[in-house]
Amino acid sequence: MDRMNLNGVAIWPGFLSPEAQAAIVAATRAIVRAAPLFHPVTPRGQQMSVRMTSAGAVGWVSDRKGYRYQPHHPAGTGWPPIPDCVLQVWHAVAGTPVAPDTCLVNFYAPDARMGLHQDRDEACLDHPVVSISLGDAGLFRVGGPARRDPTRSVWLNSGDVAVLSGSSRLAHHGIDRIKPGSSTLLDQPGRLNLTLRVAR
Ligand code: MD3
Ligand code: FE
Repeated sequence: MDRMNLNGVAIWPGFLSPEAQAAIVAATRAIVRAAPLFHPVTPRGQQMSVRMTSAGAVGWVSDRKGYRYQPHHPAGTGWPPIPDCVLQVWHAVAGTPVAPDTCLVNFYAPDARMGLHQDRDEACLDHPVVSISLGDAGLFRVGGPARRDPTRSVWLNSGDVAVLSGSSRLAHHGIDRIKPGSSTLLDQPGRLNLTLRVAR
């Protein structure tokens, strides 16, 4: 299928071949070995259902002190580098010569979700965000810059790539649910999402 547009979000269904998806899963396993997945806690003390980790010079963390990018994992170790096969996806679709300095890895078990939110922890919001979906499908919802703006939903499937730029960069978005059993890519049920960003 050709590029779709959902409230200004560009989505390429099936952008990644099965071989490219397998290579990114293997590279993500190496990231998770170096920087284990953890459940972030919101500033209000709620544990998020999604487990996360990062690669790159900085990584996204959340705890009682707030949301931020920092140069080390909560355990105190540095983040591993962003794998080349993941950087290649950015350079193919981001439309900017600037390289990302962080790759957030989100793992959704079948019962995990992510509430509607904006991404605004990055220092400059002019850069795009590139999102890679792997494993079980996730029901993605996107609205507008105001929380009450109407939303539209689409299933993001394994191998889909989305680019958030321009007016969509401040759109509210979230993942309502996962469809377990919709992919055999991972060796467990669930969904993996990688987002590449310029955070600093
Ligand atoms: C629209 N992740 O990590 S990726 C996140 O599938 C996040 O794990 C979701 O939202 C996931 O912050 C959605 C698609 C996405 C990412 C960033 C966006 C959509 C976006 C930024 C602005 C607008
Ligand atoms: Fe987000």
